Amino acid sequence: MKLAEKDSKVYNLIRQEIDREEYSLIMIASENYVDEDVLDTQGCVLTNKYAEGYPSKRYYSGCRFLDEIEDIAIERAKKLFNAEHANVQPHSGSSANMAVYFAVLNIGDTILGMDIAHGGHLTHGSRVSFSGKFYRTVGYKVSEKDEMLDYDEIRSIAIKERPKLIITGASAYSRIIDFKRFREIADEVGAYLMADIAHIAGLVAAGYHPSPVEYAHFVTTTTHKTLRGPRGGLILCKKEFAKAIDSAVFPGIQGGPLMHVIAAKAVALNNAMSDEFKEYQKQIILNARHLCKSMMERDYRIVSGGTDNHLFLVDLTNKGITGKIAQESLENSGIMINKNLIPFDTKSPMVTSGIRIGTPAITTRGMKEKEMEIICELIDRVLKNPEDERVQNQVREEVRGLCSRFPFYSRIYNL
Ligand code: DSN
Repeated sequence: MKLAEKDSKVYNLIRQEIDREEYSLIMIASENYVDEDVLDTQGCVLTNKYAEGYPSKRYYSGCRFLDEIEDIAIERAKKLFNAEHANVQPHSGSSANMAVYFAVLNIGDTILGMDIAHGGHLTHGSRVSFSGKFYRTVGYKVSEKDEMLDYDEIRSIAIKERPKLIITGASAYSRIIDFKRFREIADEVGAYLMADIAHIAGLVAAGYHPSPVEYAHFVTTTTHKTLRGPRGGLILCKKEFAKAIDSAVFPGIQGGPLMHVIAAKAVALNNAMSDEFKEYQKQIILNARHLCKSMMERDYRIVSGGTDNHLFLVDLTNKGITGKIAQESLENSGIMINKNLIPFDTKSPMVTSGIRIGTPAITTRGMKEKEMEIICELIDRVLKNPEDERVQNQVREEVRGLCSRFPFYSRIYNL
């Protein structure tokens, strides 16, 4: 029996989500649309199979084909990022980070990561996550002067605090990160360096952001953001750490790997080696820059004054609205962004003074600079009238029209 008849409740909600994704402007910087091949692979029979262990060293019978699939995923990850070792089993970016910490740290060791209020991730030392509960955490901020990383300041903190691990990488930082400089700081204080490139992995793979692979002892990423693969994690490291990393992932923190997801990672990694993917990454950046510039022309203050990557933060203080109100009014209008703390924000994380805008998903749909101008005008119209339902309804109609011109899942799902 088809799901539509067997479980209409879940089926109908999935249909509504397909509709939402098709007819909204998805501009949450960490989201994307996967290709049909990735979608199909993730939904395949590999979901049935247990495969605890690693290729040729499994705890179950019947893993012959899975071994080959995992080996392909590993080889592709190594090739794409020019890495010595890859572990493709982490279920998420958080698991990947946890595995690195478990591989080289003892409980109570000091870690130095980017403050979450300045763009870092929960797992980089936030007190509410395992990273802040198990380890002594110290945070670095962006400079008050230009809202960019201040490497001299990070070095001073590292010298004072002597972390065992320094974490570079961010969830809300729009500028190039100097991984070489981070490694110099790590070497000076005898720390390991981990680069979490979850947001920029696609840009790194395509050569549009410098790679940390040469400099960091460990590189972690998710596979579903700019990399445009299935939801999951990945760890790259030097050969000398391969065993420690593999043991930390399994049996350290995970049991059976999600083999359907690993197969989908293999497919996505292959896609990421194509010329089309390189073009796509370039366009993500062009779109982000163009949208950023268009917003500045409408008197929006952009944190750090611009962007070098796929996202930027908008400070709404001069517009007299909070990030929370902006997020709600834009969502009502079919434009999905997220409220975000800006550096030195005086508001709470649930309210915020800013929003984060990203271009990976709308670029996947084929939108270019011309559409960025249209989107900028739509955002501005909503934010000028954040309480006005008529404006929101009108913009939602225009968003639907724009999305219809760039069909994505309607090619698969008969919408
Ligand atoms: N939740 C992700 C983001 O939106 O940046 C980070 O994991």
